[in-house]
Amino acid sequence: MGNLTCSTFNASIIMTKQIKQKVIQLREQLQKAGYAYYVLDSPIMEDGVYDQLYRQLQDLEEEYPELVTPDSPTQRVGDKPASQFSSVKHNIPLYSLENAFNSEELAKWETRWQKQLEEIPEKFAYVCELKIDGSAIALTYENGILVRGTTRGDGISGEEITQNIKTIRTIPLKLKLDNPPVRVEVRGEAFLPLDVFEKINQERNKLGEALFANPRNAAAGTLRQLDSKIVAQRKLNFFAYTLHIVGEENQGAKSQWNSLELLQEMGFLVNPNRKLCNSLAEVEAYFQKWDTGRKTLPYMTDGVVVKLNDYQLQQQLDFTNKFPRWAIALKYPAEESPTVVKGIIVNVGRTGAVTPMAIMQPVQLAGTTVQRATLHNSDRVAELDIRVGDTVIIRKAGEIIPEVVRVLSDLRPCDTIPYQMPTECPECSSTLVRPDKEAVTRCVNISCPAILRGSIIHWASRNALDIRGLGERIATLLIENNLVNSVADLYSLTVEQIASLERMGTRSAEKLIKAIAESKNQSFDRILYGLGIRYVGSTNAKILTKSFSTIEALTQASFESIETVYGIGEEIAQSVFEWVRVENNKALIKALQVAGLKFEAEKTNSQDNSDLIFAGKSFVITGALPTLKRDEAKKLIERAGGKVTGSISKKTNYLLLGENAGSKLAKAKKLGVKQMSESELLEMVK
Ligand code: 1X8
Repeated sequence: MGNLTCSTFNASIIMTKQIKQKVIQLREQLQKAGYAYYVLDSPIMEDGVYDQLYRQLQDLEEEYPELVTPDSPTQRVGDKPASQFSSVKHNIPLYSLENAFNSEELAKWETRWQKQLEEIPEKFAYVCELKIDGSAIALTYENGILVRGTTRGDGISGEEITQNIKTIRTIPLKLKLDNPPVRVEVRGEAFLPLDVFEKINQERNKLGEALFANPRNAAAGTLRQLDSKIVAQRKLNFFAYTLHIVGEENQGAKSQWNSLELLQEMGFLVNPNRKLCNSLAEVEAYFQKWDTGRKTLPYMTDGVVVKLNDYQLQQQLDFTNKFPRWAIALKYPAEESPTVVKGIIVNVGRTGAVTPMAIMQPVQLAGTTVQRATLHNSDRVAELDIRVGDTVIIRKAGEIIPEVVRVLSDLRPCDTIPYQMPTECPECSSTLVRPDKEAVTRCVNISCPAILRGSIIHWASRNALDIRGLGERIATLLIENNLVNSVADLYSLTVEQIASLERMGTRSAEKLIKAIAESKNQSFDRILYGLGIRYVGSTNAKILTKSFSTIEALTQASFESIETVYGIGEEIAQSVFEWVRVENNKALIKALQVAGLKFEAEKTNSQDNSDLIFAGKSFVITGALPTLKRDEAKKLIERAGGKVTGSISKKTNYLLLGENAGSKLAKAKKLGVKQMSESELLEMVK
């Protein structure tokens, strides 16, 4: 661009204007070409030409950084990985859908929504759409420009992943609208095409990393990658299905069908396989048709979403505290497939539980290649009488590992022999035990390498300490080479030690050491989850660390005080209470603390809460509420930052009032406590 340098001030302004125009023109050309290629699937430009124009734009933007705009095609990949994602509250909650598994349940839903109305409408229509097995995301556009993308999270708040979302080529960075509204919210499903999913898993397998169980997990995991360059390589895609034009009563559209058309006009990819139906019979015909049709689609679907088309009806029906009343997901049954058993092995998990598994001839199931299926336990093995050589039916339901449903005994070859569960641990040879009343067989040798390996893999897993590169292969090598005896030992490993392992170089060793060091900054709830205490999953770990902000507080807590934490039951409390009292576990905590891990919750909770509408407010509930159960109302209030207590005092801020209220109402009146109805509550927490 040297020839654009000008000697006079005026000339330079003119020149800048020309450059600006060139930049705008390049952007428009690239945007159109990208739209034609990715959304319409009908390219209008040679790849080489696209690349050339892209580079021209990149060069100009580099030279004139003031001309960069957030909707420029060059802004799809960020240059720096994020250090973490921040949590944001959704402007409109992202509800999940109620499920129906058969025609009866679907018909019941129709009766239910009709009963809810004072008058059944004479005419109404349903929109049927395919239910995509991906990860729901919410997009916010301000004045037509994509400003934010968030994960669904718990439906109330999610994680801000704008940079990752921008890598999805079918998501417009700028809406194709002449006069874009001030704010538009678009929801839809981010998903991984099946071929991309298979490729990712093949690569992970090569690297010895844990495989993704299904495309949904892979999509969700990809969206939460901190490095948007990796996200860009993963080739996520997106179908838009919900449109809210904020500030307009009818959301700028009259119906769901209309919204889908508008979304398409705005530049989104909308699933073409939608249908407007006038009766449940038509809905069922659509469902049947796609039961076979979906098997040839390049992405995974798990049902049909049925929505009442008319927005006025939707508004009248509104939401329960969990679902919209005007929509339902009609699910396809879990997929089953026959295959042949090649071998039966037992797997020793991190708790010492021994799980028999069938190794099978690889088979396609629900879009993924499956070659292992769980046989659960020895009782199940005996019940099935499964043998090597048998033809079996395997099933995959949701996230669960595939399981063997039944043996096709007619197809059994004549030379098979019954399978015997081993009596010794395949990893450490100690005698396996099976307590009388339990179904599970266990290895109870606390130094069994399989248990240690399982604990390390769990510790390093995504929702725990998230140590990338530390999977089954490396964990096995570390143990075989006597480099670790507990997860705490990971923190004293050196680059040399790791580099000396099979198939590891200095570069990958350095990377792993860095990942291990970075994991020291992970939050207390992740650490607590990583410890692998029975019943303490991610959610329970979060709940516990909210009430007990340090490990000392948790260690000193009485059984009763753990049990009374909202969301924690007796079994969980018992398990935690016992775990922190075991000497070995105390030593492990100590060693991890010495290594630099912080068993302490960051004090952001109260700050987070202060944004919430009922922060610091206390409620009493009385009488029968028209639609909500008490604990549902309580949950809503607590989610909005409020507290629910049993009796009215001067400190009570609101009385949530149902029908047939008694003495509490009188007392509230006397103390001047404000009253609130259920519908007011629902409106406020919306
Ligand atoms: C979830 C999904 C919806 C649709 C498709 N796939 C999904 N996974 C759709 O409406 N076309 S709606 C939805 C939800 O509301 N939770």
